[in-house]
Amino acid sequence: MARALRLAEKGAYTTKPNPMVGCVIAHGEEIVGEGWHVRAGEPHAEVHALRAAGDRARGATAYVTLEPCAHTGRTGPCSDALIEAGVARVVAAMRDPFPQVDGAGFAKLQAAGIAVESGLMETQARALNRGYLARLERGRPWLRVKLATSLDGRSALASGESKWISGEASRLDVQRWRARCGAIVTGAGTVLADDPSLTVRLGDDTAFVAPLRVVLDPGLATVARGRVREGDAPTLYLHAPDAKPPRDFSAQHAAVPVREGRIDLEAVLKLLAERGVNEIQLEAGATLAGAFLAQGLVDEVLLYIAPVLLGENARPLFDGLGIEAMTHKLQLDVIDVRRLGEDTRVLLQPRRQ
Ligand code: AOF
Ligand code: ZN
Repeated sequence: MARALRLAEKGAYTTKPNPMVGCVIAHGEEIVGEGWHVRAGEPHAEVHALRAAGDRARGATAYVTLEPCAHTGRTGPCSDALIEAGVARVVAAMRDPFPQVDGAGFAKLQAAGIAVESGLMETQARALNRGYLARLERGRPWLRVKLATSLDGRSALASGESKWISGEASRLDVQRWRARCGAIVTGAGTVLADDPSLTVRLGDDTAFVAPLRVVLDPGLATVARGRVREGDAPTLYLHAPDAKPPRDFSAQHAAVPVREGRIDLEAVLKLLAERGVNEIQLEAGATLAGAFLAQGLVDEVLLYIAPVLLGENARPLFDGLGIEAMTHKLQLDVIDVRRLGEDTRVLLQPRRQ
């Protein structure tokens, strides 16, 4: 299963909106076939592994990181393929919450006399597909906030400018996190201050599916400008219901509820989940980052700490948290720490009360 999980992760940049899935077919210690889901619309992991195994799938055990599907989507049901190949036993890491599967894959296999077990390395399998699971189980994507900070906890100058705080290794690392996500979300303020392109630039020919670039812009103040509409990735503007895009507007746009000039963030997340976004990377300023955090909508903080000082006039990481007493402090758990050149990368998760 550990091997199957590693195979699954090879699809991290390309399977969206589908989950990453890996499959290993074995007789005891001997692996006879393996595969992973590469791209939505293409064969599932089991099909690749069964093809590789050929006749040797008969009587074998299939280790799969997700329940084999029972439905005919863009490909035929994997449970049928496993049955036809004569597999004797299927060990899954977890059940697939996808409504058309959700136990039906296991039931099909069992009805055909195949021994089925589920739950092996489930924690790791759930962590791998945290975005897919967030979308299906709670109706909103997994949300990661990416921030670059100075040693004194500042994210931008007073002007809002926040470019080039972190070093080159960190900036390349950010590209890999971007490649994983289904949408990169930013705010109008960041478009005006930094003019980011929000594209994925991995520096090599690694395949990826370009994330949707989303600009939260209640009044559509930035549509006439910005690199966010250039390059090879779609862009979606989310605006107030009464804002009207210019007549010759070519980018995607949609209205979301706005209260007192502030976009309803939960509505944004619901809309993006409905569009198949599993994982969001928020790359915005302190106002938007603070609003998501204060509303409990942040799942993960990706923080690059650079050995620079920006001084007391610079902007904080998060605005509007409204913390007055120690008892109100927000506690996060450190998931991972590593050095990237001169910078330190810390991955954290807000602790759920
Ligand atoms: C599996 N093995 O490798 C994957 C599965 O659009 P489709 O036909 O590719 O179906 C997508 C759904 O199939 C997805 O939401 C999930 O339930 C399942 N993904 N299942 O047996 C795989 N990728
Ligand atoms: Zn399948």
